[in-house]
Amino acid sequence: MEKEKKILYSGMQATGTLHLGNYLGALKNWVALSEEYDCIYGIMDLHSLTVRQDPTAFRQNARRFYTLYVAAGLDPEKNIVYYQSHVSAHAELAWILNCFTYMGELGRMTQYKDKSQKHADNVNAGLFTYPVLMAADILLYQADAVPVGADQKQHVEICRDIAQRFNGIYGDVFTIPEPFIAKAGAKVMSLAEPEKKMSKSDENPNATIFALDDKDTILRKFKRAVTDSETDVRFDPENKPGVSNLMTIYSCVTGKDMESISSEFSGKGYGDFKIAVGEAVADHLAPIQKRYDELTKEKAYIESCIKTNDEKAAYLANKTLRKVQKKVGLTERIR
Ligand code: ATP
Ligand code: LTN
Repeated sequence: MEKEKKILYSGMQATGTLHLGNYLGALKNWVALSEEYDCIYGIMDLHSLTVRQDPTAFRQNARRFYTLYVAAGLDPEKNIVYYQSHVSAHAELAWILNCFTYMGELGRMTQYKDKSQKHADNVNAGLFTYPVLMAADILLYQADAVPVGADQKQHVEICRDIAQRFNGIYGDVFTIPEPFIAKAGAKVMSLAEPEKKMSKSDENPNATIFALDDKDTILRKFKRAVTDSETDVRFDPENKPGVSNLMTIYSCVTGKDMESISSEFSGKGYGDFKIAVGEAVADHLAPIQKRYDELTKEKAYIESCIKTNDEKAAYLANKTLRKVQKKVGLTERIR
């Protein structure tokens, strides 16, 4: 009998626009793993509500994410690609798991600490319990692997802790997931401040390459990328964060290793190197952008994918939710 594939689960918040960090740290790897695993990818729109959203822009962004997932190569007929908010089991399991999670462990989350500083006027309870909802996302689908960028590793770890705690009390209810962090591209840095990660919410427009930026914009942003006062293209993240970041990006899109990149640009200076990185990124993104444009015209197709996949996701999620409800002693429905 054919061995069943392992389950992979991941997702992104539907906030802002997908950028090169999201693509290299997450989406590109999802595509690479999509044959080997049974994959479920969410548009994490409930998580996005932890930061105030403009309703119209939010809805448009969420659709753009869905279309970009598909344009980048996630096949919505083979994988499940769906909206988190369309499957109510997420919120229901998150509530139950909240009751198995301690204030102390949530208070230690670095994303919570960062975001509550950044949004000091809106330190809401959702920001604090964000990792519990994320744990519910993963555990509902009994996921084995969770491919994310390095910044999300801590959240997958707390998910494992919650699952182990729950299993310790009620038996083997949840599969314990493994985080899957890409070797290269797990932390793409800002082009303007290479000590900081590239982020959707960066206010400096030159800091971030967006997946839908046109070629001229991409080249311009790379030309302005902050480097250092030396001239050699050498991988040394501590002393040369800007150049090392550009090398990482170039390596991810061309498949070349750091040594061959150094020798390719030896004696050439940063100008040529930046142009080459910009060209390589623009060429890499071009087919995705082309497919994206086509898909935006195929509204009926995208909508039928959303509908079918929401249903498939809900079926799997509800199976786990019912089991959990029963285990904790909630009264069963009368049929
Ligand atoms: P923000 O910075 O506004 O909080 P974000 O850009 O981090 O948002 P998320 O939706 O939180 O976006 O992340 C989506 C996925 O992209 C996650 O798997 C995350 O680890 C990954 N990711 C985000 N930023 C980077 C980055 N700079 N480098 C590599 N991976 C990243
Ligand atoms: N917090 C994640 C998005 C996310 C996620 C998940 C990722 C929400 N739920 C479940 C993997 C699995 C982020 O990328 N910021």
